[in-house]
Amino acid sequence: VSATGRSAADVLLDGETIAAVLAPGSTLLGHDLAASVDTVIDATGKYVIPGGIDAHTHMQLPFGGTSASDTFETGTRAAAWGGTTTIVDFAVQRAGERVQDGLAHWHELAAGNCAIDYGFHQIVGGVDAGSLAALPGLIDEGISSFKMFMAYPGVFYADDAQILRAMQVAADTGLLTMMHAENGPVIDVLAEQLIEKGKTSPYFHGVARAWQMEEEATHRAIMLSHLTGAPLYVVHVSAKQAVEQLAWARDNGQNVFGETCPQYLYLSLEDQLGASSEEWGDFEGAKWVCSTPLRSKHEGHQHHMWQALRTNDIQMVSTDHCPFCMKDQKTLGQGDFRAIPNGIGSVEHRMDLMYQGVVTGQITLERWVELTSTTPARMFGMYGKKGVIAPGADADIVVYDPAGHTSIGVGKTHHMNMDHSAWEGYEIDGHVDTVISRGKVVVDDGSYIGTKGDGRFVKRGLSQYLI
Ligand code: DUC
Ligand code: ZN
Ligand code: ZN
Repeated sequence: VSATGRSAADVLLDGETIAAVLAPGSTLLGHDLAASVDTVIDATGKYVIPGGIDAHTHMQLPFGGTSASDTFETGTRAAAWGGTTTIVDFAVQRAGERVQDGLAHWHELAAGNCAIDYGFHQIVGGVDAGSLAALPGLIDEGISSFKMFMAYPGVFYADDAQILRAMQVAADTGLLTMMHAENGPVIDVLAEQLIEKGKTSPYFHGVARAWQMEEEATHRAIMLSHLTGAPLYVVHVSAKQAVEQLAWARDNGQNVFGETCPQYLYLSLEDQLGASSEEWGDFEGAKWVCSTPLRSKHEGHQHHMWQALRTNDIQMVSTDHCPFCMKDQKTLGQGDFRAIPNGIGSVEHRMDLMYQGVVTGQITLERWVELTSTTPARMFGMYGKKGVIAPGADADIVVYDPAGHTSIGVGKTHHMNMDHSAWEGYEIDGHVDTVISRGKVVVDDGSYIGTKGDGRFVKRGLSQYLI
């Protein structure tokens, strides 16, 4: 299955690379194909797809006085289990720090530890003369995209003037600007006012992060993109009004793109409000505290988001994988939702959760491949090597069984380093059977058989998705 169609075929791998895609029954120099190769994987009746590419993960991200609980080792292994063969994580530069130092630190964290290939975007947490001057040099390092935050004042926040300057550099160099589009200063006031009224439980995280402030920030980013000519990629879009802004800008001919995540397709603010357990009481809802937040089902965001995947108003699906345990991590925010570390862990389940959208008729099989692999490769400058099954491409391949079944939850298919699952109880009518990463089988029928350090750094080129 590719982004454009499906056919019965044999795929011939040679070492780390795809050598040929052949019609069934083809011979190799006159010999029967199966007799000419070392290993045969019989995928009869199953889908053979390019390995998943999760272009938005945060392994080991320091956040709110703690760090995301998956290391590059545990997180990439979980990704492999779920049929993802490449991640693009975020190297972090903080205000006052050199971009080069932030990037070097992330290389140290990842090198030799990953189960699958990995690349980096650069977070610019402090836009100043030094970081602006460093941006063009990222391209030679294989980093062709950087992220800024319109949220989190005092942490990663960039104001409009800073965003303008960084976008001017992006327009000059071809770097792709990624934006966390939420109006942080307004959200922080709303959050403070809720706390003052005693509204401290996790649900109010989503109340404070109002959709109006996602729509507004998305619009502001779009206009700065228009003004500077810098293409724009808005991360983790959750509000239908933000989707409408992107659609409007695209109809005006702008190079603006949007990503959503499984949580914004399946989960809602009401799920969070209703969440309660013996162990955690209504603090149970902390499991789903992420930013942008889950949105209200009554307002129809989830329905609109699936539609946007079909109309291409949203171009791809990543996870924003940013896992935190309840114990000692999420609990930092007991009594004050502002102190709950933001993030959900999904890197293991994205391919399955999106496949369920095929089963339920939300998207086609081809669109599944496009949203989870081919477009991420094109958007972030990896296409040809990644995101496609074709001669010369890396042999990153998943054999997916539509007759199989996957039950998600702790003690079932849960390999992320978390003490809970945001996806507990989700049932998938399909199964990741075999995962091949650059020619090596790393997952075989549910067993991980790869080795730490199999994954290599992917030097990315400029986006191949832009006109
Ligand atoms: N959102 C999250 O949920 N976690 C990390 C950072 C972000 O923007
Ligand atoms: Zn973000
Ligand atoms: Zn993120």
